[in-house]
Amino acid sequence: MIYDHKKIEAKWREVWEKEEIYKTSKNPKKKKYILDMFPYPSGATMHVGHLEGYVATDILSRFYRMRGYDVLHPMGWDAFGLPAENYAIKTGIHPDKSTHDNIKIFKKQLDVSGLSYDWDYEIDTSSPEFYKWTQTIFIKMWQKGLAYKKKAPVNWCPKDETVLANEQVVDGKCERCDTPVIQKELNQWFLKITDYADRLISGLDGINWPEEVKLQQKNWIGRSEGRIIKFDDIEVFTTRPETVNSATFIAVAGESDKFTGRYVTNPATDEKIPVWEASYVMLDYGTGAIMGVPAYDERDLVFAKKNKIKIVKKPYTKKLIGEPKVNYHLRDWLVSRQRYWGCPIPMVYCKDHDWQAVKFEELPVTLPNDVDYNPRGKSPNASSKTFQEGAKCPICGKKAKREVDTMDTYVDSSWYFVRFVDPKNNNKIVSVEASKKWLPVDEYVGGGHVVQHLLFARFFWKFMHDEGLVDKSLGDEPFLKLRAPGWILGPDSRKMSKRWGNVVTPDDIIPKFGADTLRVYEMFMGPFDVVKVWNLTGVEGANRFLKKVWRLFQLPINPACAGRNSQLSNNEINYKLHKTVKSVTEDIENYKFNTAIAKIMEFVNVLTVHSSQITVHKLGILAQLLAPFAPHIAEELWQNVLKQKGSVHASEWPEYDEKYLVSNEMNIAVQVNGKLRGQITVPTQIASDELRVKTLAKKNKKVAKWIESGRIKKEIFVPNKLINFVV
Ligand code: ANZ
Repeated sequence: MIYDHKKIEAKWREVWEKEEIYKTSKNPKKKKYILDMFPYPSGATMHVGHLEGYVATDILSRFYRMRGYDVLHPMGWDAFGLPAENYAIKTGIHPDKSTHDNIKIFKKQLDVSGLSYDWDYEIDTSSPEFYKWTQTIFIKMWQKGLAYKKKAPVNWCPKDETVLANEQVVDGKCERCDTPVIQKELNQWFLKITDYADRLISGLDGINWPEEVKLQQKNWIGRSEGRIIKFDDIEVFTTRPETVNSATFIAVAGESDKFTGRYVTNPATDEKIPVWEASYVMLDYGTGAIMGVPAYDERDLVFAKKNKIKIVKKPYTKKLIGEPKVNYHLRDWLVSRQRYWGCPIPMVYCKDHDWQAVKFEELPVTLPNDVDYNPRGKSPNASSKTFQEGAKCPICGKKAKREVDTMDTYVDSSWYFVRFVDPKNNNKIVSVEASKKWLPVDEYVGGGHVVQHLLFARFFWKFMHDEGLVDKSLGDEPFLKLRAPGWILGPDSRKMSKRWGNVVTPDDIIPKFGADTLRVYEMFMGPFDVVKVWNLTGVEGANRFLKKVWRLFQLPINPACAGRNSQLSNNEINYKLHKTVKSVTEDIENYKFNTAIAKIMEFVNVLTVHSSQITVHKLGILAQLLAPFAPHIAEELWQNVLKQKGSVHASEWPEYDEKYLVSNEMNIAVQVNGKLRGQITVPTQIASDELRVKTLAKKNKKVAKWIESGRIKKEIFVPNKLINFVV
C-alpha cells in the first residue's frame, strides 16, 4: 500500500464535512475562541505565507478540541477595500462581483489545506447584513460624542483622489500607489480614539502579547507628561519645565520660520523674549507653541543659532511653574473615505439640524449600484441617482442629504471578531449571551497590523464594553493572547511578490505532495515567529517523513516477530512515549510547532528501529499526536489501519503519566585507573548497590580487556555515578 495523498485527503474532507465534525457547540462549557486575522480577498491568490498563520490556528483548534474544549474557529472576509475598486475602474467589473469571485478562490484554497473552519460562522463585511451593524456602532459612537465632523487638513492622494490616514502615508507617499501625498482641507468624520488613550496604554499590561507589539502601541499613543506654562497670552507645552529660566524665545507653529515682531515675558526671569514662527512646531500637538530653550534642546539650539537668538544656560529652577498636563501623540481617527467600496456613513445633513444619524430602523444605508467609480475628487456615491432617495432629517422629517463618503475599511475589522460569535443575529450587533459564551478571543494569530488594526479594535471593544453591547464581565481587552507568524520569504530569500516571480502558492504544492506535507513543512521550517525561507527540498523532506510514518503503520503488529530488532525495555519505551506526549502537548500550547514535529519524528524513529515493540496503543497515540499537523493521513491511519471507531479529531488527546517520565535506568561510568573505559546501564534500584554494579561492570566487554592483565587492587564506588578499578 502506497501513501496516496490525493485519494486520502479528498476522501476525508468529504467525510468530515458530511459528519460535521467541526460544528461549533451551541452551549460551550470550556471555551476557546481561536481567531485568524481575516483576509482581504485580493485578486492575487493566497500564497504559502498567508497559510502559515491559518495552519497554526488550525493546529491549535484541533488540539484544543481533542483536549475537550469547545472551540470557536471561524473565518470570514474583510471584503471592502480599495484594490477591488481600482480593479473596477480599470475593467468595469463591479467590486461586488470581483470580490465574491475572489472569495470563492480563497475559500477553495483554505478548504484543500484541510483547515477546520466552521463555515456556518462565515462573515463578509461587504454584505448589508454585516455593515448594517457597522453603521449601528458608528451611530452609537456619534450619540456619545465619539464621532464628529470637522474641517481638517488631510492627507490627500492625488492619484487615488482620496483621503489617507496618517498610517497609510509611508515616507510622504501613498501606501497603496506610491504617489506623493499632498495636504488638503476637507470636512471629515473622525472617531475620538484619543478619549481612550490612557486605557489603551494601561490595558496592555494584562495581556499576553509580544513585547515589541505592546511597545509599538505605547509609542504610537505617545503619552507625554509635562506642564503648560504661560508666557503672557501664549501657552506652551513643555516636558522640561525646570529649564524655563533658560528659555530665550517662543515659537508658534508656522508655515516657514519668521520673526513676528512680538515679545512676551518669561515668567521665570521677567525678561522679554521674542516670539517666532517656526516650521518645526506642530500646530496640532500640545498648544501649538513651544518655549525655545537652546541651551538644553538640540532643535531649539539649531534654530537659535540660525536666527541669531540669545543662548543662555542657567541651572534648573527648583520651583516648577505652570499647570501639569498630559499630552498624547495619538490623533483622532479620520474615518471618512471619498471612495465607493466601503461601508456608507449613516449620517444625513439637514439645513436646520445639521448632521443627524439615520434612524436605526432605517439601516442599513445600502451602497447604490448606479455609480461612476472613477475618482473625480468627489465620492462616487455622489454620482448615484438613487442614493439620496428617502433621505430625511430624523428630527423635522424634511428632506436631508446623505453623507456620500464611506468608512475606512479598518472600521469593519475593528469589530468583526465580535460579530463572529453571533453572525446571524438579525436584531442586534451581538447578543449579550453569545458574547459571554465566547468572548474575549483567547488566541489571535496574524501578521503586521501592529498599530492600526490592533489599536482600533481595542478601542472599539472598550467602547462596546462600556456601552454594555457585550457582557460587562468580559474585561477591558478583546485579544488575550496574540502571536504573529514570521514572514515566509521566497526561495530567493526575497519577500514573495509577483514582481520577483517568487510567489509559491498552496496550488503549487498540494497537488504534488498533499496538504499534510505542506502543513508539516510550514510548521517545521523554523520557529513560528521568525522569518523563514521557502525551500522545496524541505517540502520533500516533510513528504518523506509522512511516507515513513505511513510505512511504520504497515508493519505487522505481531508479538511473534519480537527478537529480530534491537530491543528497548518496556520501561524505556514507555518513557519515550510519555515524554513525547508531554513535550508535544507543551510545545503546541506554546506555539513551538517545529519542535513538536521534531519530537514526533524522533518517536517515529524509535518505533521504526524497535518495530517489534509496536502496539496498536502506541501507533494510536502517534496518530493522535500527528492529527493536528497532518489531519488527513492521521485520520486514515487511525480509522483504516488501526480500525479505531470515530474520527481521530474527535478522539481524546493522549495523557502522559508522570510516573513514566523518570527514566527507570541509570548510566554508570566505569573507569580503570581513573580513565573512562566504558559505561553500563543498570536498573535504577541497583545503581547504588556496590556488589551488583561491580559484577556487571567487570562483565562489560570494553572494561574487561583493561582489567584482564592485572589484579584489582582497589575499587572506588560512587553510588549512581561511577565505579573505578585500580589495577
Ligand atoms: C522645552 C524643552 C527643553 C523641551 C528641553 C524639550 C527639551 P513630547 O515628549 O513629544 O511630548 N514641543 C511641545 N509642543 C510641540 C509642538 N507642538 N511641536 C513641536 N515640538 C513641541 O515632547 C514635548 C517637548 O516637545 C516639549 O518640551 C517641547 O519642547 C516640544 F531641553 O519644552 B520642550
